[in-house]
Amino acid sequence: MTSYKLYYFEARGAAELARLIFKQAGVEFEDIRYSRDEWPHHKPEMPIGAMPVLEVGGQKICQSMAIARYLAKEFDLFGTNNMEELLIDELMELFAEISSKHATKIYYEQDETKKLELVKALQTDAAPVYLNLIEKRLKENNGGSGFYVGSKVSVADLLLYNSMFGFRQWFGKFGVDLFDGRTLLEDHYKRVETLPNIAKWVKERPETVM
Ligand SMILES: N[C@@H](CCC(=O)N[C@@H](CS)C(=O)NCC(=O)O)C(=O)O
Repeated sequence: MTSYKLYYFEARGAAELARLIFKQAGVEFEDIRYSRDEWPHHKPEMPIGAMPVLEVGGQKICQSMAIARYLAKEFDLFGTNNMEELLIDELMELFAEISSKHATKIYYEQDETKKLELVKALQTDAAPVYLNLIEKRLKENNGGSGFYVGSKVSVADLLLYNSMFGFRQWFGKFGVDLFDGRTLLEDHYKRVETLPNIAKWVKERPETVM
């Protein structure tokens, strides 16, 4: 049987999507979490000195989205045809873009006033553009009453759920909810949250700020 090790910090962060995939699939993995103090010692052991890293078949692989795609394909959570896979890829790239263009800037901004301005700007300008499209996609599949693509859960659903959870926790501190009033996304969130394996994991996983 293949054995998996997932290396990351004591956080959900960029590793949580992989964890959710393992949990939804019911596949065992070693959830290795390094503290900030331990990290400098382990950094040289990682392919590019960053995490998350997945160790599979004795090989260490980096890049969170590549890891998520690989695991989703291994565990039948990556759609059932090329068009579904395209829509999943589109969603993954949308969130990668939100992260690289917006979230990273907000994260590294040290000035709290400027940080709040960036969060508000994201809320009013950029987020609606992304979220309008995501809601449209959801609606195009069975009126938005089911999963993101096709008729069964995929990595897209886990990504959407995980992103809503993370942004709500993070921006809640600023009184900002990017998803306010988006009932389709809200209902979808509840559907994923109540998947038995996901509900169990969310209840038992370590509580972290990110
Ligand atoms: N594009 C990479 C980003 C990897 C990355 O920057 N990881 C951060 C944590 S989210 C890290 O390891 N930082 C510590 C360091 O670079 O020393 C991915 O998605 O996996």
